[in-house]
Amino acid sequence: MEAQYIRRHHQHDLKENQCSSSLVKHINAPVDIVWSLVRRFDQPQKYKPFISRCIVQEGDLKIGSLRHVNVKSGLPATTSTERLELFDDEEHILGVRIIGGDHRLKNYSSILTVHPEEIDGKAGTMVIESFIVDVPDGNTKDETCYFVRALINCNLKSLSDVSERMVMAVRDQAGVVNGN
Ligand code: A8S
Repeated sequence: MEAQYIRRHHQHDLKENQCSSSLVKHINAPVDIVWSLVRRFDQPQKYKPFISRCIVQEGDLKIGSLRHVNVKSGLPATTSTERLELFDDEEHILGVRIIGGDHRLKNYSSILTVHPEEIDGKAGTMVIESFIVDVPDGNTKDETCYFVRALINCNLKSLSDVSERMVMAVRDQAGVVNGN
């Protein structure tokens, strides 16, 4: 399934000075909960641990919407300007392109897809995120890939933690914890 989804949704047109990779994360939460976080292009800080602030000018989310993101200190970056490229609420696809900002990731583009799957007999989710980016002057492809993969890994780990916490909150409210 994973390979099929990647073939279908995660194709990037790789040029000589670019690197590209994909990451997969399995989350113990239903697809609706995970997608409810991912789809908020205007609120990436809800799960992305390195983002301190995000501003979107226009109200509704549509292809072409821009967000201005501030990054927490300690990273080789302060701001990023990002454009919504793909948004499919039915198929659960989000595509984002970085078009500016104070950082080293030029021509960065990412696709994130969210798929239902069964984990230990329960409703779970498989998240696939892929990216393509220019290799900056003075860096190798491997270094660039390693850096970006580390950041995405943190984002996906946090997406998993926040989603699983949301599931527990819903369960507690429903009284499932007490066996009701
Ligand atoms: C994302 C993915 C990435 C974000 C990177 C890779 C970034 O926000 C951070 C550090 C940088 O050096 C570049 O989906 C940039 O958020 C945390 C500012 C773009």
